[in-house]
Amino acid sequence: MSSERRTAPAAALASALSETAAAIETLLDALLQDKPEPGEAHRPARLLAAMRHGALAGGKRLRPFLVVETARLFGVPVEQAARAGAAVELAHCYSLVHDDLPAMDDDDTRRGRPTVHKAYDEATAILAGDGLLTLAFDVIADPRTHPDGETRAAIILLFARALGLGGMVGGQMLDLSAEGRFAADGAPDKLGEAEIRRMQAMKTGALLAGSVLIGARLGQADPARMAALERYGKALGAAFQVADDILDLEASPEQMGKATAKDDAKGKATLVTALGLDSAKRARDRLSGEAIAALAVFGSEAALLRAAAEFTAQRKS
Ligand code: GRG
Repeated sequence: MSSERRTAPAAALASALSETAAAIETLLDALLQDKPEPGEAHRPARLLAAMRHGALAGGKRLRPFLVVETARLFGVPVEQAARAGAAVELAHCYSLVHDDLPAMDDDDTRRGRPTVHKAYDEATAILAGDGLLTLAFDVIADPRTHPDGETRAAIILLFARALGLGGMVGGQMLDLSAEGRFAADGAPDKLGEAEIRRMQAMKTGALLAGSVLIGARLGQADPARMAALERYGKALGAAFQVADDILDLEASPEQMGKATAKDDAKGKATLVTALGLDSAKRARDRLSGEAIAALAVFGSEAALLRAAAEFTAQRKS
């Protein structure tokens, strides 16, 4: 059977995505309650409300889906995988809250609702992002996520590397630099194609690939399967970002739940600006094919992950 024939139908993916999204919503709601955990003194109501605004009721929950579906390949109990997925989603939500701030992308809407700094204020939004990121590590470090301390430590390391200086935060810095904001530093204001790909691999790809790797590490994947899943995650992450660049040009704000047509106006470095729209679409489809091909070592049990790679490229929001 060809790898394409082992790709789950779109309806099966849609129902699996919404099942994971519901489970993650329940978990995030439980994690964001006003009762302090052992070792905490008090949870301030305004900060908690802003964190709930940033994390609940919205989003595709694609990253937790990748954690849960990858972990499923290795028979990881779904409660453990869902907790790791919730941690990844908390970190993703932090990045969105901070990215929307006036000092960054300056957006008023996200997921079809006011951004956190619009609903509250800038200082509260900064703290809400900090709180979400810290809670993400709290959830991973908790023995309920995995009973083995060494596995938890390995996942914390993967997570930190995906999120930090050489991952998402570093990628965001490169993205801002490419807008020409720091010209006085001598930072180049125009990125070439290879530099754009690297910036995108860090800013967006690292956490998507990290989600897959965290699922694999929870399942004690052997090095060959870990490497195959890393190839899958990186190609999927790159396809996701090119698709996002294309949607910024082609989708409506209603479809996206946020402002669109911003990249060109801000002089952002994207593969659409570097390659043109048609080549960017070909690159997106090639990357999604590469992600699917990387799963050849897995059988039909990876059908939903293959479908996720197709969905990532073809999504409309
Ligand atoms: C502020 C440290 C820091 C990093 C920001 C992730 C990010 C880096 C910025 C978000 C801005 C953006 C539009 C990036 C492009 C790709 C992306 C992450 C889109 C949003 O992710 P989705 O589509 O969103 O998975 P939902 O709402 O479905 O979770």
